[in-house]
This record gives sequence, structure tokens and C-alpha cells, in this order.
Amino acid sequence: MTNLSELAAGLDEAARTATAVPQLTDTYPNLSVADAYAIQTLSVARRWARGERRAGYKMGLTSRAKMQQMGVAEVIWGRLTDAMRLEEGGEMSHARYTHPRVEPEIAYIMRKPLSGNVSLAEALDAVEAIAPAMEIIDSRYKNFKFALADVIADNSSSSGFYLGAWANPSTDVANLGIVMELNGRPVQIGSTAAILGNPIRSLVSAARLVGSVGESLQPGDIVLAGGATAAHALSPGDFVRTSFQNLGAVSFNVT
Ligand code: OOG
Ligand code: MG
Repeated sequence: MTNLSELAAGLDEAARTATAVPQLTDTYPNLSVADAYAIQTLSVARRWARGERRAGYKMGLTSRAKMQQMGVAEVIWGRLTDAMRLEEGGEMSHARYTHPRVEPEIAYIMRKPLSGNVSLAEALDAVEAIAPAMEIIDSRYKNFKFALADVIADNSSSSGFYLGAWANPSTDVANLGIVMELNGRPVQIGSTAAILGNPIRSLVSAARLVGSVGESLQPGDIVLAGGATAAHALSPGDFVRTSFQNLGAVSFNVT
């Protein structure tokens, strides 16, 4: 098989130039999940080499809505860099992405390291604060279509994120209503409970999954728990606002 670094470079370049590429599994139908994570690591290493800094991790496909929308039924994870962070209330430039979509999420920021098999209580104890969030996902594959190994290799479609105001880590986020509006029209209505029954379970999974490749959530890391509803496609001129029960709202404009 072509070497993994070449595949990683191809995906990194696709992201950098906002150009869609064919799925890796079209050419390598047996690409393993382990190789896919290795490609992800190599591809994100190119971002580190360009000066991007670690911002944390994202979890993906942690809700049934997302699994059904994407046709992949396994929890996945990816890396966040500081360059992916967008300013809440600000603008995102559609031209920098291939076919961006937005989804409502819950974000954690860590105060303690967390890795391996941990309990819900241990996970919660490692949290500094919780925030309402939106993630911009942008698959580098044509037509936003992929198999499990493809999306993992593509850093789980990570491309941007918005964070709202940080709330106390003791805030109960197990079942909070969410309304995502596009240009004032509700397009997704849901609950944080859609995220594995309670978003804290996503943090437990994050600790286990990054631990399985020898990494750890670190103090200061942001962890996105995964979309609570299906994602929505964005177009230039859109105004997106998502309100979260008890946590406030997050908004941005697409230019
Ligand atoms: C994969 C990433 C999934 C989530 O929150 O479920 C994800 C995708 O849908 O492109 O970010
Ligand atoms: Mg997401």
C-alpha cells in the first residue's frame, strides 16, 4: 500500500486548499481503523509543523442523529488545533472550506489530565468548565461521503469550533434543550441527552480512546462531546444561532 504519510499529506493538502478528494477506501477498501488513526496523526503533524498548536480533541458520532446522518455507527475522535477556534459572534469565511456544516455541541475544558478507563465521577472531577458550542465540520471527501476509516483518517472532519460562555463544571448538562436557528428559522431541535445519554459519557470515551493510543487529555484541552443533532449545511450569508437551555446562546455569520 502507498505509504501512510502520502495519504496523510493528501488529506492535509485537501483541507489546506479546500479541495474535495476521493475516499481512501475507494482505493484501499480494507484500510484498517488503526491505519486510519495513524494517517490522522501524520496529517495533523503537518499542522503542528506549520505552527498550529494543540487545542484538544473532538468526539464524533456520539449521537444517533449523527450516526444516522453519516451512515457510520461508531464513536470516533479527532484533534483540535488553535487555528480551528473561531470567534463567537464573529464571521466564518465559507471560501476557506469545501462544504461546511454546523452542529450543536457541548464543550469541556480540562483542569486535570485524564486518560484510560475512568469513571463518570473521575471525568467530571477533571473538568474545569463546560460551555455551549458549535462545531464546523468539513469532510475533505467528495459529496461529504465516507466510510469509518476514511473519516478517521480525515481527522474526523474537524475544521472549526465556536465556544459560548464557560459555566461551572457542576452545571447539570445531562438533558438540556437545544434550538439551532439558521437565519431565524429553527433547523434543529434537540437535547444534550442525545450525546450518549449524557455528554459526560463522551468525555469518559475520549479518555479511553486517546488513552488507547498513548495520549492523554491535558489541563487546558478543550473536548467537544459530539453533535447532539444532525449537522446543517452552511451557505454564504447565513446567520447561525444556537440556544442551549441554562447555558446561553452561541452565534456566528457566514461570509
Ligand atoms: C464526522 C464527524 C462527526 C460529530 O459531532 O458527530 C462529528 C462527520 O459527520 O463528518 O463531528
Ligand atoms: Mg461534531
